Amino acid sequence: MKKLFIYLIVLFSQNSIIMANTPLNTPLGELVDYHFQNGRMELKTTNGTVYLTYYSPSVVRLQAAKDTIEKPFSYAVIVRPAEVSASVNDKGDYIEFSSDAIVVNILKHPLRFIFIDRTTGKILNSDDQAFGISWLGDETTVYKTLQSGERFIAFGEQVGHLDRRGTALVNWNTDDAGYNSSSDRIYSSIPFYIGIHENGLYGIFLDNTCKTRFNFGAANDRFSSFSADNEEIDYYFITGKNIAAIIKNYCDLTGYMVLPPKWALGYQQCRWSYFPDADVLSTAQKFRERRIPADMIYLDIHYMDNYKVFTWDPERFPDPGSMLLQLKNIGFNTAAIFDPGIKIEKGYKAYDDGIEKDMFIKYPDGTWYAGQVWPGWCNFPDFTSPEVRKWWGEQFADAVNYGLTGFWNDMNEIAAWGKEVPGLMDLKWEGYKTSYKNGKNVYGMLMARSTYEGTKQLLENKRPFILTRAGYSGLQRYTAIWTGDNQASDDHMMLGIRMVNSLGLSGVPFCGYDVGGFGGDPSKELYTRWMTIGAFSPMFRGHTCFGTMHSEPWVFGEMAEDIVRRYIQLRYRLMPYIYSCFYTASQTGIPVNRSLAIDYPHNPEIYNEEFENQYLFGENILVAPVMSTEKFCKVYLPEGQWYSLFDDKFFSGGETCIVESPLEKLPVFIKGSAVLPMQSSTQNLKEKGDGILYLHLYKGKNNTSFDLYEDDGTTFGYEKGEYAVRTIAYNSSDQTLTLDKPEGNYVSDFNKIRLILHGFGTVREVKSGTKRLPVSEQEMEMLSSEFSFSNFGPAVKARVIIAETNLEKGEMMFKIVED
Ligand code: MIG
Repeated sequence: MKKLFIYLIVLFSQNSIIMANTPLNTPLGELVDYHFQNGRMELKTTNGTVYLTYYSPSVVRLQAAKDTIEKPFSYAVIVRPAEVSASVNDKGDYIEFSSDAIVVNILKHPLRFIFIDRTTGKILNSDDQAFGISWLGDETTVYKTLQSGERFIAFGEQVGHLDRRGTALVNWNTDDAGYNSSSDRIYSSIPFYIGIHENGLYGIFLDNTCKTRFNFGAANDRFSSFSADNEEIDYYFITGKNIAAIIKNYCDLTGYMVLPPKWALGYQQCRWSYFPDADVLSTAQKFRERRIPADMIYLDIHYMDNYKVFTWDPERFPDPGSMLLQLKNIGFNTAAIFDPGIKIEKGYKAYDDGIEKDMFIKYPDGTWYAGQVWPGWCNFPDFTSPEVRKWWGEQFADAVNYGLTGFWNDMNEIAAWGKEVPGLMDLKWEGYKTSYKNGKNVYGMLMARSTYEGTKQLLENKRPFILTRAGYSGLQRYTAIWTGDNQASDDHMMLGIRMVNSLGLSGVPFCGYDVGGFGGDPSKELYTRWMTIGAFSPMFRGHTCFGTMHSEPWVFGEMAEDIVRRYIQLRYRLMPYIYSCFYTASQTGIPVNRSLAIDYPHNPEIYNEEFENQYLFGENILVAPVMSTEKFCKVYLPEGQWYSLFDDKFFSGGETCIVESPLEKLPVFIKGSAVLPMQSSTQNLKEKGDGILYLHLYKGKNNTSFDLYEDDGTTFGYEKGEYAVRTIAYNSSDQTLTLDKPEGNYVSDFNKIRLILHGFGTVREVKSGTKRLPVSEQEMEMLSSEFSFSNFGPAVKARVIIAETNLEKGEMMFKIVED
């Protein structure tokens, strides 16, 4: 009996200990008081404070905290709220807080938010009835009612399917060299997603650089949610008439892609690592000998002296300046890798200087934080300080003098041996101080930002090319990003396509994957297929891991080489189109690789696992990626008219079709009514072509227009008006093609225009103004090559009509007269 009594006491006391320490879910509670002032709605509840601020009629920011809301600045959001005429109507049980586009219903008991599309009156998004915004200990969560059939897209680089419904993901920048299609964290964090359901579309951007977790209806059927490991809730609710408008509104907050140098859009060859200098030169030289266009070559970590950043190995690279000059002379731009870790070694300039100037991250007790990476034990610059960013930028002076124009930032998650970098260190945080735990997800982007700002200064008026592995929302303002260490497999080939498409939905148009696969050796088929798909990606780089077989275009035999050469040449010929797509992306945020969800969000077929990897490359080229050895494949063509790239075979959309897909024939389709501006093929993008603008027009039912953009490709002159944008409009009912007078002062690279008409019947004449242009009918090979070692079978040709004339500076109008 006594024993039992003691046992019960123990049980009871243990229970009460557990109860006292277990945090219970605490929602915001009841509305106690509110006022609206200076464009901001301030709400007091029983358990917290909330601010609501319209940034534009379609964007409203919501901040919440247990007590006071303090956030001095954001690294992601670069705008202040615009003057928005917002109205407040107290309706008793709720308050209506509206702009021209959004109505936020603020329910008082308990406090929660319902976001309504003002035009349709429909609910876009609403808090969970009971939980809304809640705290569970220090973790903050926003719970949103799942809408019927709701899908979730975007969310940056994170792996998974196009529709993220049913999954949960963590933002915690991580170097996971073994990641695969079901990993739940990745190198970069873009906590922005788009919700799609029958009542409309919306975007949510959670601006928090601490660890955040998103649940898109995973393991529950009640809500989607997002949580942060700190107490901060700061999110933007974004509306728009379509997906493109939501992306644009997101970019209005976080910035647009800076226009890259044109040469960075050419083919880029990388390997861990090419060394010594003679190896780098002979690799570049081989591209020229074998007539395979390329614009960039990379130096991976072996170029450094014992992996020390900002140094060169004196034996492998005794004269970097002369090597880089030789590369430049054969049309190559060179990028080198720069890791954040600075080796702790007295006498090493970057280290001594960094210590002296207090540039490195410290523990709260004032000692330096050290982590182990390639060079051994290292200190790490604190990029959250403007002085450190400036200092880091200045370290590139020698590299720029030698002739580097590309700067590759790796390991900036931060990655260190042992993986989990402690969180307690202090970050300077623009003078406001925070912990590394709070700032980790933005570290990589700030490194890329310092690299961009520093090298931009040093290169004077030339555009630097920056490539980063880690990043955060807004990275597009400084850098391109790649998807890290993938594997040589079909699965990874498809996964990379989705990651790039998803980055594109999240404000980052300039991105790519390691073509051929980083880890492992690709088969000839896989390498070849991957290169043909990579030719239709925003950043086109072949890269492989140390210890793997070489994988340059010529190592897989002549057949593979011929196919690869043709696709690279096609990309080069398409450059006026591609560069214009980059320009459009820099203006509107609409990505270069466009998931079909941008134009067809409500079409269930595009989310089908069989078709979810398909995308539009620019506005008019549909790419259907195929596994390496599939000789036939199933393609879904959305509503509309489509032409197969190779033979102009016509398809009416809205259905699936089976097409042939041998290695030399990636399924690629051109939209009816499309205008594709092309140029002659060159070996690099600095080289002048034949001066002819090849304007391909695909007959179709719609009226369309395309903005052809040109500038010098290398300087910031375009910011001062040295560019030319020319709208090319096709009117399908009277079969005319109009080229507007160009805007801007740049003198076009072209002096002739050759019209190439696809899908037309017998064309009697093409009139340019009153002039009749002679027309000729021809068989054309779209995938042509000026040079080939072997021939892989009979050429596939399309029947086209050609007419040519001088390209005039004023408006031009062509009329196509069919019999
Ligand atoms: O610990 O620099 O993702 O592209 O080749 C590996 C060597 C470090 C990881 C990068 C990869 C690069 C490699 N780096």
